[in-house]
Amino acid sequence: MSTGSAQAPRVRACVGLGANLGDAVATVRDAARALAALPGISGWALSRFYRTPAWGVTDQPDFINAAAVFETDLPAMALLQTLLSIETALGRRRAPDGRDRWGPRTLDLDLLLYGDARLALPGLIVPHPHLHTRAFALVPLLDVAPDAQIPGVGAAADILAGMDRSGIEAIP
Ligand code: PH2
Ligand code: MG
Ligand code: MG
Repeated sequence: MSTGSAQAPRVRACVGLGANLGDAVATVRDAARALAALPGISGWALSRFYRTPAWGVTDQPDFINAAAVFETDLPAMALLQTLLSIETALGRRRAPDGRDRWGPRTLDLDLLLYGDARLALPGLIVPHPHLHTRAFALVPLLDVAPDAQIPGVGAAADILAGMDRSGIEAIP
């Protein structure tokens, strides 16, 4: 029997987790716990944790990176807001002028993929515009979503195969 209420579509979301300030392993673990505890999440999987050399601005500490995949009925923008509030709750402070965009951070949660959507919304581009250029994001993503497709780019596994992934090590 229909309840009459529209069912929100469930989408497989992939989130990249990163940190390189403070106890980065503990922060990434706490962030993963907070994500897994969100209402309405199913099919949760979390990658191994990797120590990765800083990409972009290289004169900063190594990062801890991981990836999570889950199904959600949260719209992409609501999911982004949730990621930002977990970052803040776990101690991320952003420079108001964005000058710390490539610098060290207590926690970074990036929406990498949202189903097969291609989105350009205020403050949110999906797929993440740098995903296909960053081995530190692709390596953990492939742990949890070996079949991942980056819309407009191709299979994540094929892209990683042609990239330098040196220095990226799973931590025990
Ligand atoms: N994040 C950045 C810039 N550089 N390098 C690594 N290894 N891992 C990151 O998560 C990372 C980075 C900006 O978000
Ligand atoms: Mg990032
Ligand atoms: Mg970010």
